[in-house]
Amino acid sequence: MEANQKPFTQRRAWKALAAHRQDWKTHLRDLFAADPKRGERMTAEAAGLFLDYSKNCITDETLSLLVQLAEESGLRARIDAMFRGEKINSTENRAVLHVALRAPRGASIMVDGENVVPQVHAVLDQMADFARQVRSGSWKGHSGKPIKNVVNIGIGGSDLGPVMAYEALKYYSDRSLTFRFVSNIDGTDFAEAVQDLDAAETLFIVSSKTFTTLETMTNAGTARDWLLQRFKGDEKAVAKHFAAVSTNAAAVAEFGIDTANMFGFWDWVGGRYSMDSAIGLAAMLAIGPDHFRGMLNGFHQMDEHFRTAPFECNLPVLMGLLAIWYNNFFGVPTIAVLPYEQYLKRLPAYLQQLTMESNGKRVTLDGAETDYQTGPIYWGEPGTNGQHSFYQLIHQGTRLIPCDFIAFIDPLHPLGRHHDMLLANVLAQAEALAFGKTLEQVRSEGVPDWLAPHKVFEGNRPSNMILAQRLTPETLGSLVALYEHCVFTQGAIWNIDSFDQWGVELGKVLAQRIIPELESEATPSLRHDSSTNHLIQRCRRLKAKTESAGSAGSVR
Ligand code: G6Q
Repeated sequence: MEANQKPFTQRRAWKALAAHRQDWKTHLRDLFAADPKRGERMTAEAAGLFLDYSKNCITDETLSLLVQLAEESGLRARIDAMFRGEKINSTENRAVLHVALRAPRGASIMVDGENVVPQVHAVLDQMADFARQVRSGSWKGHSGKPIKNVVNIGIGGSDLGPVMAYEALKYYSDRSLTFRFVSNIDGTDFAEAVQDLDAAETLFIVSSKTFTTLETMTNAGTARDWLLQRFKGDEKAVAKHFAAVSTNAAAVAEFGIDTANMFGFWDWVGGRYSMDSAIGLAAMLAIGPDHFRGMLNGFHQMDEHFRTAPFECNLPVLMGLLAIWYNNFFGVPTIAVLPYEQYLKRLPAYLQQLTMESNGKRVTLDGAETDYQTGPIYWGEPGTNGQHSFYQLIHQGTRLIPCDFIAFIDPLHPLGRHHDMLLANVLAQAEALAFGKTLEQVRSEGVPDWLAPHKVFEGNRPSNMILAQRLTPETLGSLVALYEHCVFTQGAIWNIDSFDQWGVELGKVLAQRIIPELESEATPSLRHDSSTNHLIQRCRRLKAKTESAGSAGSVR
């Protein structure tokens, strides 16, 4: 029996960690007092990122047991299998090769006997060529005007990556172009995105791996109608105002998009791992091909670190193991990601999908139900905003919430003392969480007894500090790859498939059943549960009321 086939909770290191946790009484204050070099020792650095993990509730013993758990779980073999192009996404029988998307020209990664790296670079070159035409104004719309607005239509993995990368790297973007991202089936999203745009200067990128997704195809159809309205129904306009990113050439052609303006990718790229494939086209249009390649280089540096570094100093492995330590041994269900960088405001939303769609699984690779917790809930907001809202609970609430702080040494906008204040805040938060403030300290400040307990910070609240010199395309690539491989580490140890997403299916199927029940003129015979039936009836009744009021001319 291979090591990772042994049930998780039966592994030697798991049992040792469980016993170690039982005896755990140590406060971070004591750990730091006992080891004056702890804050320098418990650090690691790679691909432009520095990780200080010293403010975690761990000792050297904890770390060595966690590394042992990774080894007993076959993490090394699983990493090698991914990089070899094996079909480790077993429930979909697919290779998992986002690492090939950033492999340098000349590298070789085989899938089914074929080196995929040349195809990757052929698409990157095609994207770069298109980006140069649009950015230089040589790509003309149907009426001969250059493109000024780019609207990406996609959802989930075909939206969250491009929008996050666009926001994160806005500093490097061409400000003469306007970018919008439409994802929601809610018509408001489309209406607001185009309300101030001239269709003659607008390019839509329909980003959909399958080109069948309800939201994306509905929004793309609405975009087509909006464009054709401007050009009085002249279908020839579509070729000049639509590009597609997809694996489904037939559906792209059927929609009316010239497949010369289609950018392909492959079934071995999962949606939430696709921001560095052609799905990143909108981001490339914004920042230009050179910066996009810089971002890919950052990803690749972190890939190489993950693939080769010993677990003890491997950033994604360390972060994955720490997440497991809290999740499985402290019963902690959540991790906050707190970037002290306004440009990273969409990073938490992006990471929500990356982490929770990947590791929100309750069945192992063998189909057995887990008897342990898997994927924690990731969430967050940029600092310092969060400090004035939910940090209260992190500091003084009853729950333990490990935090990942992310900060940069150099500001992109050096305005007065802003950046020193920002950095001081992130360092202070980590310090306050770890060391707190004792009752004695509070009393010594003359606080009356009745108020003192409210002012105590118990501390001992763990955090990671991720520092980089400056937010660049390279550091963004390294940072995203860090979390991708951190998720991989967790999934490998839990023995789950981090690359499928069956849990999104049921709701989609049920929605398809409910759409006609809401829309039909005749009263449908409903066969749901009593709550769903009642809600559908209520929606129909109130919708009809609005419609009849509208036809009577009383609606704004
Ligand atoms: C990501 C998921 C999912 C997917 C969207 C969009 O890993 O698979 O979020 O990206 O459902 O799918 P399409 O790109 O096929 O439209």
